[in-house]
Amino acid sequence: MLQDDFLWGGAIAAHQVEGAWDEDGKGPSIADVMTLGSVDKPRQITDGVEAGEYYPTHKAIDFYHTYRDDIALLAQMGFRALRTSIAWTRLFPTGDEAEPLVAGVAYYDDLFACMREHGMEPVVTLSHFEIPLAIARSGGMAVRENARKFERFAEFCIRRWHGVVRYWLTWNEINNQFNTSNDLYGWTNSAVRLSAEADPERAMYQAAHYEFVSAAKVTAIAHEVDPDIMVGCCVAADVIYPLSCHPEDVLLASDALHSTLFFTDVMCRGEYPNYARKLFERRGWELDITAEDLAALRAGTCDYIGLTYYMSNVVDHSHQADISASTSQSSAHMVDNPYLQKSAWGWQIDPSGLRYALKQFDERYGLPQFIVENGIGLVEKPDGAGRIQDSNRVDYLRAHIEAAKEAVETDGVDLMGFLAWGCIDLVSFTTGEMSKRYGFVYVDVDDRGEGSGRRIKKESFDWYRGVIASNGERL
Ligand code: P53
Repeated sequence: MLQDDFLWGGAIAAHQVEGAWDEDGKGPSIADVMTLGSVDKPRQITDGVEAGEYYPTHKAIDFYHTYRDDIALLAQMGFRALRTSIAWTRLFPTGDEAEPLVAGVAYYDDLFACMREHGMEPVVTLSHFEIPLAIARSGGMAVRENARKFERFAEFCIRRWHGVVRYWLTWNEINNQFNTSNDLYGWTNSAVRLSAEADPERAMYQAAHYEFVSAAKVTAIAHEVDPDIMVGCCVAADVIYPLSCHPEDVLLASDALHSTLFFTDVMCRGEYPNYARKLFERRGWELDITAEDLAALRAGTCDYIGLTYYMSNVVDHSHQADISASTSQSSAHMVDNPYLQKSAWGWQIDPSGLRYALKQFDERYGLPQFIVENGIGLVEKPDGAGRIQDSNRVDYLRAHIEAAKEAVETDGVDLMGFLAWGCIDLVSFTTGEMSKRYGFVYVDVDDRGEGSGRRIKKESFDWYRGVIASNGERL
């Protein structure tokens, strides 16, 4: 049985839904200069907003104007929580103004009030791939002063929405940037083009360090404001298996898991693990990590682990591939799992992997956990009768919720809630497509932003309502 106050709901992110990218004084963010891609065509990052390029976030699903209706619709499923992010540049257009924009503050005031009117707990990410472009231009999070700007922004948010927002997440999927093989992840996590760095890996660790420190400081500030506020870290918990029992595969998988565990180790324990210290030594890196930073890390460990989960991966020590165009693989040793099916975007479907991830975190840290994203991207369009029959989505979510329940009931995992990613169709992060759909609600907008914008409930809508009403018993 799941706890009575289990936080059922969905998750979205500002840049993937709001649109209105330059309205009411909003400044450009790093997401606003990412073009449309596809499964085999990576999104490009342009130097600024260039004429003739198409940028999917500029319109997205126009949530900035439709949020009241959209939230009322999602409320019909009985959502107890809705996760979204605050677009930093809607408040502070270059990330460093002394005062926030009145219109931006009013928008989030009303957005959170609207959630509360519908009985939803807002779960708010402070940075979901939305760093101000101006900050990218001054070195992104590889520059200490820029991380300080994030702290000031975050402190403003936590104070402003005190009493309204109890659950916060600092950096969305902070561990994606561990994949330094292409520019997408360093850009979206840290506003740094890693390929332009002399040593991309070093730059990644330095940026991650400043982010760790800023997250810890923000967590400590939140607790000063109100000890009841809960601030989580957020990691993509894509688990990694060895292809075989060959000892080299097993060791490789154990090392490859550092792509997640390095980040949770620092944020949950408040100190650098031995393997990281050794790595820095071996590479001869003198990272800017001060004694004061280390004290801040210890004083601001996260209250819970916010994990996103989509897939598992497999590594084979004898395999070496070019992954620079892959949106699903983060290591050159990754190969297909012969036992699993993949989504149309190559993401391997593995409900047991979710239980594995939850167990692993619980055994390692013993902290509460919150599944803040899970779901499957599908190609969909209404049938002749105008219905969207998404039984594949129901199958995917059912199996993952079952695995999560097993982790609670058998393994004793302390699970706070389950949020379905993209509960209303939105712009895909990795490809920028609208046609990679995740929602219980269909949005009539195509990859080029054309369409009526009409919202249609899919078949999964009623199913999920039943799941929530029965607290996960009726699957
Ligand atoms: P899309 C993998 C790689 C990159 C981002 O992704 C990811 C993941 C999943 O672990 O993260 C999240 O839209 C992200 C969301 C994103 C969602 O996965 O490419 O937090 O912003 O939309 C799904 O299918």
